[in-house]
Amino acid sequence: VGETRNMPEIKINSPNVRYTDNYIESQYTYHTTSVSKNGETYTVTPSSTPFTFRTRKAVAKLGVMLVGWGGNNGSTVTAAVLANKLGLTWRTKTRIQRANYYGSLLQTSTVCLGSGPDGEVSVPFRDLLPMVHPDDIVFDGKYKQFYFGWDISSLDLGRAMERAEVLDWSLQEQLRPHMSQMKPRPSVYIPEFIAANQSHRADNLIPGTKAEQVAQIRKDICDFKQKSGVDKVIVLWTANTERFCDVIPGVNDTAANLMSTIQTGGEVSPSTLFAVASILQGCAYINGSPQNTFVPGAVELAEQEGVFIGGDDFKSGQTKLKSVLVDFLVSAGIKPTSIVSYNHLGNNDGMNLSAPQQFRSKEISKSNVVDDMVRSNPVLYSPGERPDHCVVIKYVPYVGDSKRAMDEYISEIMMGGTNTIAIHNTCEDSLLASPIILDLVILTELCQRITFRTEDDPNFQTFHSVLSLLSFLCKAPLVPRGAPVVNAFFRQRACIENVLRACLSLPPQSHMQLEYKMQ
Ligand code: NAI
Ligand code: DG6
Repeated sequence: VGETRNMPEIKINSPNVRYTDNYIESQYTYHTTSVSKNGETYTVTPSSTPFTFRTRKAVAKLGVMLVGWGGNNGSTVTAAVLANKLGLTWRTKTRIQRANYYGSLLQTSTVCLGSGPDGEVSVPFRDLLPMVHPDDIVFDGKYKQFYFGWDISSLDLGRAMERAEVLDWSLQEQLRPHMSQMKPRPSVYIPEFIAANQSHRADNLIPGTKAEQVAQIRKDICDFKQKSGVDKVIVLWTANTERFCDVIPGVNDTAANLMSTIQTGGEVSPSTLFAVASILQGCAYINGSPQNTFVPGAVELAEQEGVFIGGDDFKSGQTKLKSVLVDFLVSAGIKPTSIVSYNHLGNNDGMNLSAPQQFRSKEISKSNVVDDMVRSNPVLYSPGERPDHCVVIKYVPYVGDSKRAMDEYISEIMMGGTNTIAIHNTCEDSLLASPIILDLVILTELCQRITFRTEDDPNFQTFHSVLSLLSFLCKAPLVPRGAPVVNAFFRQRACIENVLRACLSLPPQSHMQLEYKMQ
């Protein structure tokens, strides 16, 4: 048992919450406003909608299958879960280190429950509602040759961990006997989608047509489910960044066209083949990379099948900070006018991104992150005005997974003044991405157990198939058609916190603290 595992029970003392054998049921009033503008007058109309939220208490035995399992993220997250599960400690050059889940929103950040006799009481996010613990994600099974995901590279996970050069050697030595028994399943390799410099890895492939490959992936999911005895499987892409797929009418623009193109051959990427296979198996699918896996046909298929999809691109480091910093500047009334984000890294991801088409996918996903914050402030920005925003990524093998990110933010301050902020960040990329992978799958599993209805609905419904609640964890959040994209860090976090609070009939966290502001 890892050091972070101790789970207090939270009981809500309110007539609006009912605990049954199977569910937590809460009555919740959703307050919102609509705004209209007539000339120079804004009319703001508050409204209240009563909701019933129902959360199934039984946490699933969760199986996760990673695409790109043998990569830096895949091997690191596997090693981290195993190390936590086994309660491992190891010697670094400065101290005895213990396995932990630092960087996980759900495991190691906290939410405030309210005031107690000794001040505010905070608990880990994961204690708000019943959730899968990462240590319990099914992972090493009862049989020796355990398959947990796919990779075009056949290296076993022990050697993949060594190739990644992320974890301390003395930890690797403890993990190797376990990890070397894990071998990735063969995967789909279509050379034109990833950089040519990746071809040397591709020795573990599913042969056949696209339709045969989808059929094989579906079989793999069934096989995993059956052999491991899990209740649910979630599939997550943490494989190489692909080039963007051309969205072509008649080819991949509708679910029917996409399915027929898979039969006949045409513009469908490996990641979309995985998404289609997962959706058809009823398994949620999450895209941790920037490419447009979710072409319109894939989104429609998920909607038709009522399966969750989420993405795109883990928001782990430089972009996460950007979504804090620009939020801070714009909401403080300061005007960012130039943002230059440079980084260099030397891992296989960096090598793949050194190819122009794959870099372009990442550039797009990293560039749109300030849009909502800029749009939110018409005092600072006129319509259509945006800061200059430049993203540079360079491949420097020597630094390995230890990415160097340098950012310069120039902003206009009062009376023509200029505020320049320069940031330098060095950090192991995969150690930032791994806890995000765990948060994504655990939050998705929780969402699969939450249903809700308004007074007008006879039936409970689930969240929309496009699971925008995952936005906090993604650089380019996927949202239902027509829904606003939110990139601002604290708004995204508040959304998750307040939805979870609604499931317990708790009001949104307002931070007003009126009780301390009275005479
Ligand atoms: P990596 O290059 O170490 O791992 C990717 C793995 O995917 C490799 O083992 C490769 O053999 C495999 N692969 C490639 N195509 C495949 C396919 N069609 N099917 C199965 N396996 C395939 O990269 P890393 O560092 O693990 O990153 C993975 C992805 O996550 C990249 O797209 C990266 O851009 C993205 N990402 C990483 C973040 C981080 O902080 N580490 C943050 C945001 C996104
Ligand atoms: C270089 O930018 C490689 C990328 O894969 C990033 O490391 C990854 O997307 C994380 O990006 P960020 O901007 O969240 O640090």
